[in-house]
Amino acid sequence: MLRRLLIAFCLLFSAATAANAEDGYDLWLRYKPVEASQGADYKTRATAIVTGSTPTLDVAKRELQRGLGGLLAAAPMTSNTIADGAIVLATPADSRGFAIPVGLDREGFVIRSTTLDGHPVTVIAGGSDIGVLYGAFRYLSLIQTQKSTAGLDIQDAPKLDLRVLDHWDNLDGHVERGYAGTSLWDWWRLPDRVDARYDDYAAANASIGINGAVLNNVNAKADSLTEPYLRKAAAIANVLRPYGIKVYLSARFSAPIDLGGLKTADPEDPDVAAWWQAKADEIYTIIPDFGGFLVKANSEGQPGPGDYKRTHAQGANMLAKALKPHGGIVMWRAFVYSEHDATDRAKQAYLEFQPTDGQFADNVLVQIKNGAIDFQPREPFHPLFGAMPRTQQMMEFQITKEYLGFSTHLAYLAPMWEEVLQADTFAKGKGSTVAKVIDGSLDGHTLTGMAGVANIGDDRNWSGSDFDQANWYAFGRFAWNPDTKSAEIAEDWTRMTWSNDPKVVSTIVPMMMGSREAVVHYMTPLGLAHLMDTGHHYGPGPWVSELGRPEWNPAYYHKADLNGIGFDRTKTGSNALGQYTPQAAKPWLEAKKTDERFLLWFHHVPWDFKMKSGRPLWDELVVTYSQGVDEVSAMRKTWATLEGDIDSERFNAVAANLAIQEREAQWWRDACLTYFQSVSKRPLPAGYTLPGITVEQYRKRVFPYAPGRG
Ligand code: GCW
Repeated sequence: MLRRLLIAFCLLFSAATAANAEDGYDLWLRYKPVEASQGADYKTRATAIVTGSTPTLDVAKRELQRGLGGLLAAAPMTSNTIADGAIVLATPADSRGFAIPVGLDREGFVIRSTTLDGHPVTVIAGGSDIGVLYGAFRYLSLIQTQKSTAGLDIQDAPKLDLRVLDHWDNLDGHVERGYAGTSLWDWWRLPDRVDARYDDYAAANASIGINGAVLNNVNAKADSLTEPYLRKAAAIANVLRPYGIKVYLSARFSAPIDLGGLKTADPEDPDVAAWWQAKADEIYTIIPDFGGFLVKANSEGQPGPGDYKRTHAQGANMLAKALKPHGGIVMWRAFVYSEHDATDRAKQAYLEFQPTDGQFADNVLVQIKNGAIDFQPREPFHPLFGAMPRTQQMMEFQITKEYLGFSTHLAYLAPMWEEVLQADTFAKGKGSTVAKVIDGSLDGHTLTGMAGVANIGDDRNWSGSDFDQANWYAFGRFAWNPDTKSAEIAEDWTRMTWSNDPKVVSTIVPMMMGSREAVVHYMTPLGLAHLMDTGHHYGPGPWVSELGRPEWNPAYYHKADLNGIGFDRTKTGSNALGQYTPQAAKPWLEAKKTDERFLLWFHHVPWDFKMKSGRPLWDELVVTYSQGVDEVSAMRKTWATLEGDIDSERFNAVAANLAIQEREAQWWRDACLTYFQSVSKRPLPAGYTLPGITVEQYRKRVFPYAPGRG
């Protein structure tokens, strides 16, 4: 709503463009006027919108009017008659004489420049009205990125079925690992008060093809499943529905005990199954198109089937059976590890899940994080991908930057996701990429999906920073097509979010593309992982080694001592490498041959291990940490060159964040090197210094109010 008012306001005063205050609320849907010359050209192909009416077509029509109204400074009228230059929205139910390709996916679309009733028109046809909505957003993005809308012949459809945001939002408004304010969901005042912002949330998601939202944290309270809360969720579902977005809930496995008063939540107990069946039936009377459940079971203290010596498959299938008659699905997470298991944490999920391949019901997907530990700045792909050919596996990425500098560090995550999606599992020979595992093509699965842990809160700019919006956007693009290129996404997003000015585009895109690697360099270079301070995960804590659960200590992951550093995951160590196919594991088997970006993930090597640069490892570590800081300084300088080219409010916000990032990158480098030097006892290479702060002094820095705590 507010966005619409704002746009109308901007149109009125369109003389002022770059100088206009912008606060990031409009995301990549800013619809700023295109240059006059180009605008005239687009206008001839957008004279009127011809369409029928369903709630979703109404949204498509409204978005086109709003978008074109902003971009072309004049909104086309809606009409029932086809005339020259009309944009015709067609569905199988109302095709307006356009031959919709046979077999077009329900969510797919065609955008074609053609002739209808003797008039040159642009048809946006969908396999259903939701396909039309996606097509309408695609059409707008062409103008937003200054592509031609002449001679169009585009056909597209999502490659994955479930394209879902997981909100780790608690019922009290706190967002676990959230760095963008508090929850968008105003549980207290719902369902009576439905924030107008939910419409804008839905539009942004639909514009990138997201079609599902899990509303509550995977560390779930059973309360979400009570009737009052189901009614609140239903109010949100009502807003999201026309945008093609379904609502899902995280289900607490012990709910039959917590809510139903049963003595057990054993999935094989008939009373338990009956309780869930009744609950599912109730949910569907309240939310008729409810998507299903997301479950975190037997992980980090959450209840699960393991409490009754049952497998994950038994637990998942019991829930799946209750949802099945209603068309619901279960996303069952594979993020498990146990303090009582001395096995390398990186191995535990595979050990628990792989043997159950083929046992999951056909409306269950096993949701696997991209790496085997936990959303680190760099991890090799999770060995479960491709290792359960008879199980539907979906990807879980973390959009919120728990481990990459919260919302104050600039880190464009798409290159990281692309790295994982394009990694080759060799499960069925060369070319068995993770993307092919999750899009179902490798093993012939029909139900597919990708989840992203949302970075959205009630901050005015939604994501806590302007650049974090890019990660939300990129997630949608990958969920639509996991083979998309991160550089292409960065360019589209930059054009839509910042400007089409060639200087702006050619400055921002390379900055984004290098940003995640910079974070790796100043936080966890050369295959290191999980050096973040405990609990809040803010800042460095490589010295932490005293916590009860071994795998909660950074020292567990780096294993640095006088002799060397790194986690031996070869045969001489945990042999986590043995969980990959031999071809996938091969490049990582020998330290000398291992891609140095993964060296210390797989190998424990001496400090004087000779690196490809010729330097000993210790020196390389110092150089790489320092490089990370230099890269942030360079980003800061690069950003400064854009002053005056973009609106000052967002310019200043980014500049302020980059200053924080530079300071914290320096802290990361200094603290980690100070600690590692206290262990390695080696001198710094010539030309490098440390500030003289002791490990004890670093250790004393505490952050009781760091945001996003678990
Ligand atoms: O990354 C870790 C987080 C926890 C989170 C957990 C998970 C929701 O530190 O806050 O809990 O992963 O993915 O379940």
